[in-house]
Amino acid sequence: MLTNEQLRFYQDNGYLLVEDVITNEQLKILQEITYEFIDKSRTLTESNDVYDLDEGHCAEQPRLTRIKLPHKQHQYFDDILKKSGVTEVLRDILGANATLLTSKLNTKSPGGGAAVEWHQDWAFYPHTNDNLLAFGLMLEDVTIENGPLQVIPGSHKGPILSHHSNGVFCGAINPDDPNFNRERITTLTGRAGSMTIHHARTLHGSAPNESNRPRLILFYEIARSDAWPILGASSYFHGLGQDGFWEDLQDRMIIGQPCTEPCVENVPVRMPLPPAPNASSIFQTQKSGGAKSVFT
Ligand SMILES: O=C(O)CCC(=O)C(=O)O
Repeated sequence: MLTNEQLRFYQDNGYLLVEDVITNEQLKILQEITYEFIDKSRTLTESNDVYDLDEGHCAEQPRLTRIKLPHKQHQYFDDILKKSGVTEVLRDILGANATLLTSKLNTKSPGGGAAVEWHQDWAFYPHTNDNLLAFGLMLEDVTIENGPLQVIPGSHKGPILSHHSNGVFCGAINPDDPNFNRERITTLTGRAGSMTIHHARTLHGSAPNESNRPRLILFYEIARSDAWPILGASSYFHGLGQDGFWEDLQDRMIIGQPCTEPCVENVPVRMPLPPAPNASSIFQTQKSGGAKSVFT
């Protein structure tokens, strides 16, 4: 699916935009399911295992930051990962064995939906090697106005910056960090059905949604199967126990087989500890951890 040029671009820059990666029919199904989920959130007054509510959420105007673990909420969110054009892109980049780490549908509501402060995913979930990426499937057109993803090209080859503030992991870099090269910021816009991919070490963030349209991006985080998570991160699977972890791992296989011989490389790791007072999502981690905002 990817050309050699696209692969080289990803390796050099730590990000890639692939257009029309799913069919119109697949896109329509994903949109329908997503809007149904948003509709069902109307009765909620606080966040729960499925929904993370944004400020101002109410029955008349549902405002969510995200739908949590969509691949566990609806079979189609799992199918699109394992049986679509997306799967072929993952195979091209990660090879014959790839594992899902987590998923989230960031719904960034119109009229100011939450920004995501600049960070490196790797700071949240270090592994034994860094063959990890996150991809975002655009479920609506993403334009400059509705809070697109932004990346710093090449930052995946640089250091892991501090994501701590006042002694806790706040899930964001300090915008005054001299290694944050704002002048290199690249914005990833595209039409619905496109896919952005960023390496786990790539610096990225996104501004609030100041438009009157939703910004729906379905994110999945993926590892080459020989990259094993280091205990101490906030993922749900660290708490499953050995049997539960093994069972859950079978469900998380996207391509190929689990690999029980981790590839251990000399990668820079700073543990995301101690945790922020509320580490239930990146939004809460950044807020309760006292992250300094780039966007306000
Ligand atoms: O929703 C976005 O724009 C970025 C999301 C992100 O980087 C994350 O959830 O780690």
